[in-house]
Amino acid sequence: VSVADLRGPGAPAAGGTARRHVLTARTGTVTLPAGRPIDAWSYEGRLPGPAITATEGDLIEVTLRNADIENGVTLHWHGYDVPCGEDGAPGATQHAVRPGGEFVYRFQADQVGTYWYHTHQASHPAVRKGLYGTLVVMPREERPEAERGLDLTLPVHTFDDVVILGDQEGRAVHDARPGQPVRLRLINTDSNPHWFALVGSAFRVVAVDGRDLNQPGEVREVGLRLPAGGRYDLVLTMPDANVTLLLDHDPDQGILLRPAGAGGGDRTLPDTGDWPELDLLAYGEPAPVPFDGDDADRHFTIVLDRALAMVDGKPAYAQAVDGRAHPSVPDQLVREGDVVRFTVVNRSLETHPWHLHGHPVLILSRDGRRYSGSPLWMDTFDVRPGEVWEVAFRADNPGVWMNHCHNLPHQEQGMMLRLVYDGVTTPFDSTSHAH
Ligand SMILES: [Cu+2]
Repeated sequence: VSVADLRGPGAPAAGGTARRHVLTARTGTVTLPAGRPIDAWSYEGRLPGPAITATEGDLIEVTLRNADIENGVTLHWHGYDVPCGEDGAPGATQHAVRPGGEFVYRFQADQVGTYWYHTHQASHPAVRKGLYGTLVVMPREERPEAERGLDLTLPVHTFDDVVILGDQEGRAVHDARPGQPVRLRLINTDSNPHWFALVGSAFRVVAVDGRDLNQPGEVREVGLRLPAGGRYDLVLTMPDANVTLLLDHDPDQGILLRPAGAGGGDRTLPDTGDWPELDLLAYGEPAPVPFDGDDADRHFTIVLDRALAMVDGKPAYAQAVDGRAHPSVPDQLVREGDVVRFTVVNRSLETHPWHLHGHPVLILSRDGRRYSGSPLWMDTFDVRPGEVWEVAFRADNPGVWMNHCHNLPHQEQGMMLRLVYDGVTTPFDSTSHAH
């Protein structure tokens, strides 16, 4: 089977609708709502790109066009387990779309939750310059608007000297009725972790990387460290006083939720830098999982470190996997149906947000300590210096999949390899993954 033939369906599921978009990638100045100009690469001249939303069972069809991004562009659906030919990985699942070219992506919206999209071609610096947007899929069962409450999708992104949350720099203000449910969908589109803290209300982390947690408990005065590429969905009930979401402990960044009708005098914000970090490996309640990660069919150890290795045909002090740099890291070979286990060892002094395409992984343990909370499925997990993570997944989505560090400069410097299913081939030359 060729990945070129592993494509999405042409029609939505029964009762669903087709959601069609055209995204044209281009260079050019984009002006933020408060008036600041950004020298950007963007989809449709917007930062972030157009929000893609759907209801479970819909068909998402996106026509990507490239106006003038010289190195080419793609669309990768981060965390969405699309058929491999829709994954947008140049050199593995397609050729990058060159200026004047086009590629049509189609997939069914069968995962509910918070995701995002970005180019995967020369993704450093192309994502940093603005080629990203959000993808949110709602459950099919319709709830009345009042019951849904306020639902905000908040990607954080850093341009050279400006940080935006949603589409604004600084601190945005939103009104909410006391008693109204509020959902905050936090998305880290940068290459380094961000900290979030919520002041003025208890809350629950109801989903991580788009997947619901089992019985997440109410917490307050905890710090949330969101890995590069990762997503947390927070839910709270609006109190009758201000609630502030702080970004990176900075009182001038984040959002202010104001009780509707109230004047909303600003309270003095505490120093949230001292708050303990919420440990997701011990959060929520255990539940059965669909396979035994200790009884895996394949087991790969992935050692991350700096090393002298060839990058783009030149010797470099690379970001290496097992002492080698992409494309010289050997492929990981699996069979459909395998339970696959990764041991990810970080021997370096930097954090590596590990991201496997096409499959969420179940976290088994970190530094030998097994998870004790809700089953935790992630598509991007931060392996900090010195840490060892054990994760597992079911190989149930045939293809040729990129498996890499989502600190995009690290990826560019070699920290990437491929997971290849037995019997699947790619006609797309990996040397086309040009920088
Ligand atoms: Cu890294």
